[in-house]
Amino acid sequence: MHITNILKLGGSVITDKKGHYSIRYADVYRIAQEISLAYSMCSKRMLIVHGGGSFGHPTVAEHGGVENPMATSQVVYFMRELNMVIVDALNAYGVPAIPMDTHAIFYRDCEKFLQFFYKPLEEAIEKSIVPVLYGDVVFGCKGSDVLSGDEIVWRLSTVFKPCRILFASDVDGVYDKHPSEVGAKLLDVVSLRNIGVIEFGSQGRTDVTGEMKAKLLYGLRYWHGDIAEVLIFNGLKKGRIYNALCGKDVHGTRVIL
Ligand code: IP8
Repeated sequence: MHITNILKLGGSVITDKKGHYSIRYADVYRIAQEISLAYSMCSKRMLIVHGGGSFGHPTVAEHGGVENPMATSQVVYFMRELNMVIVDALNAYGVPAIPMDTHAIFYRDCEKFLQFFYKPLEEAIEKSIVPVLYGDVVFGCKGSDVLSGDEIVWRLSTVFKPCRILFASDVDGVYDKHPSEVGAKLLDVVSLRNIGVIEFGSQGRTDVTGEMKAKLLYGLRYWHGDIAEVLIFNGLKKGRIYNALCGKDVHGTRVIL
């Protein structure tokens, strides 16, 4: 199935990672407005995935993982709360978005392959509904684990073949070294085959599912011939999410194989 966009809203774009359970409401509403404009102008067939931010990561860290049943329950609880805020904001601006509980449709099999039941997503997209998935707990043959929104995005792309995979981050893209270091340069293009030579440092953040490098490593694992365009850009800068969704020029890093 072909769709226009898969958009990942990084946890640091929609929440304030310095606080616990703290939402960047002004950004969430601005982003919902941009997505709404893109929905009406150019992108009816899309999937949205968001990260855990200050809802998912501190909860996982507090419990030391998600193996414990109560940890699973708490992580799912807080991620659904965050998901509802995002879906509500989209609905408020007229986007027919629906929550799509990731833990209920994804499963990690015994070979560690990420299986998922994609029919409901397909049906929703056919109806121009926008499913909103999120980084979550994933049940699996070898126990429960945290599933990053980044892995969800790349895995979805193997089935939904989007024109664009878009990662809205809180930095402009991938830098040749830690962005806070003097002389750090934004890379216009990054080749997944060369990620070994980039000094990632922490690229600004730490969280339980990894950072910029992990995002790219998933790309290497899931890359397939139908991937047309992958862009990492700053979702905190006004207008960039709309421009990216509509295929306009956006300052950021293009990812190629
Ligand atoms: O922020 C992680 O998703 P990510 C989700 O996309 C949880 O890596 C539950 C921490």
